[in-house]
Amino acid sequence: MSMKLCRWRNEGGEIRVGLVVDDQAVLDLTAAGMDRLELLLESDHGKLAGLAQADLPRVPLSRLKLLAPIERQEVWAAGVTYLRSKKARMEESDFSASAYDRVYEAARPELFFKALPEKVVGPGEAVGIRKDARWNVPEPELALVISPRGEVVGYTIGNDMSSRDIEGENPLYLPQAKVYSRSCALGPGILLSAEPLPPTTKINLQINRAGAEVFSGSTDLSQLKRDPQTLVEYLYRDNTFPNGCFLLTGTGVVPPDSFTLQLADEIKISIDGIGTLINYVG
Ligand code: DO4
Ligand code: MG
Repeated sequence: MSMKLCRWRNEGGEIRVGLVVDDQAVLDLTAAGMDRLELLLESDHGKLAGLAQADLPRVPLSRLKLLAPIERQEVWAAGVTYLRSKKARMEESDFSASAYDRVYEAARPELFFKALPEKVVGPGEAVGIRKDARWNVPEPELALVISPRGEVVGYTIGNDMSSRDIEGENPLYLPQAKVYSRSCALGPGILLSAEPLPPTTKINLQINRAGAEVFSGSTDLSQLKRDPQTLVEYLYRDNTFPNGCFLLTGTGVVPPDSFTLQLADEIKISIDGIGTLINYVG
């Protein structure tokens, strides 16, 4: 039985937290007093599996408009963790090509702050592109969901929206290329699992414009150069996350250099076992 956590707003406008059982019914955990994701992320799987059998209100998943599965956590991101990303970055930037080459090989990974919850959008919502950027792309990434103690307790899908021209101009511009309003999407739910995902897990990106596909590409976790646990270990070194945090693990899917996002483009990211996150550019 797969268990996923999700959040939604009910008809009365209240935020609810639920457990999606086998991708169909959502158990309303808020009705059992479990009204915060962070409480659940600390719970053991046996207890959650017990809740799945409990006599709680059930809602069909198809009836809910899900919210981003984040409350008070910071979102961080790793970079240049796939060969494809390293090559793309070296091509976009004469100035800092060797920095990307060196970080790919170094023991210490690139980790950067990506977003507070208020900059994160959920399924079906609009991601932003910067008005002062000419070259904007989505980055489809596996997101680790990490407890305050530094344990990976689940996985979701992340979109690390990026302005490649700003990033390529000068590495010191990275925060402007990466951190702006609606620059991060998360969802649809959190797959609860303490086990690593199989290396064959596929990450697919599809971009549609006016109903027609303009880009598709995929990778799988065997191409991720860094061990997720090692990324977490670096992130938690001399750092505390009292509410846990999210860590995007980098992109291995890069559209060609001629491609830039346009308003109203639909971005669909699917990861095996987790689901599909759909956003549009707005
Ligand atoms: O160094 C730039 C950012 C890299 C990144 O976001 C990625 O590889 O996914
Ligand atoms: Mg990225």
